[in-house]
Amino acid sequence: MAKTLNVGLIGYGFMGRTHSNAYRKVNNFFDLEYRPVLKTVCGLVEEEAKAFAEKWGYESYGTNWRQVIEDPNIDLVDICVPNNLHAEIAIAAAEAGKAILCEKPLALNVAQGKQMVEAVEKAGVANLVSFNYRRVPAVTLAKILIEEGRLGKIFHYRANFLQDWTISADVPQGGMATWRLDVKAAGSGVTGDLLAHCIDTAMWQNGPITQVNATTETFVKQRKHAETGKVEPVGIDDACIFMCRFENGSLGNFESTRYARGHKALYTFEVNGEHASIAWDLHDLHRLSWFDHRDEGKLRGWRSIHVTDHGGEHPYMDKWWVPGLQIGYEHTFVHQIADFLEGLAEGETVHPTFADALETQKVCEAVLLSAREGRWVDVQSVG
Ligand code: SOE
Repeated sequence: MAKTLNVGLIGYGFMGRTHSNAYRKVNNFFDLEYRPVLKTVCGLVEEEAKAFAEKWGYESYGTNWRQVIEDPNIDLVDICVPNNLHAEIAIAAAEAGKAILCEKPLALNVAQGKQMVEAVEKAGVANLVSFNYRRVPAVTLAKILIEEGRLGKIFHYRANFLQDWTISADVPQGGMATWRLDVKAAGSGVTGDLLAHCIDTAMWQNGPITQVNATTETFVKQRKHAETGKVEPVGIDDACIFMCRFENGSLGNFESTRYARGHKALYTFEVNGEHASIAWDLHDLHRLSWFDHRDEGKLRGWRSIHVTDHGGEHPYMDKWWVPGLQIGYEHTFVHQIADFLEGLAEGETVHPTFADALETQKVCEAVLLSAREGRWVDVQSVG
């Protein structure tokens, strides 16, 4: 009989749906000691919280997140609200002894992130940040190949995250649907929202980033605020490009924008090593491209690995269908919950923890500082 783990979800937007879906599916595919129980969902509008609870099978709903934290029946607090609320909720949850899953980025800034890390470490509670792309099987495989030393010395790490949904000046800022454009709610634009994913994956695969040099642009300078109706200055970065140095001596090149017409969520990375290179593309997420210079000359070329095999060769895939049949975006969240529940059962730390996400937050802050001041910034000097 599985042990129950009572979940209190705070925030019922897009991420609330991805997490709820994962809780519902995880035990169907993974053999785990814990079974999540969808106890309560909490959000801004009572009617919407009620409808969400009915649709996803939560036992209750509410509008006051403090009640979720104070409820002794809740074991795991899942934070899926805008970034400006992460710190307050996570610190209260830690003090109440709850395990915490928090959406990315960790916080608005490094100062807040540090307080969150201190709180979870002081309370000794399990904590995980939802950088879900780490758990795409092809991305995990890339990490394994790098770690095994198959690429040799790494020279370059290149990543992009391109979207095009804010090109129109009529898109508002603020409010439930467009809080990502409001600097007060989001902290930053593409740097915290999109590049944070790329940075998390890059540092996981290729080690710490030590120095950055960035430039940002805000193409639409003012937008109507969805809540006040007033036209207000835009405080977020619409686009960000940065170069960096990794501790292992390799160079990095990162770009993100919401103004790349034609691209909805094109996250790509490429790693070039002395012997081999790998490349990955979110739009073809089950494939990993591999080039090995050591291959016989006649046959040398990029190969496309369909990351769907069983027998432990391809991460996570044993848990799903049969070899050759692929999975997608939603499954990254199932993997995240499966790993977290397994860690809870074994008493083991699952990554990225708040402390790991703080390192990503430092890179984001260094990037924004570099863009403002037009100079190289040492990542560990920020905050
Ligand atoms: C923004 O559009 C967004 O939803 C991000 O907030 C997510 O983290 C990213 O995975 C997809 O794009």
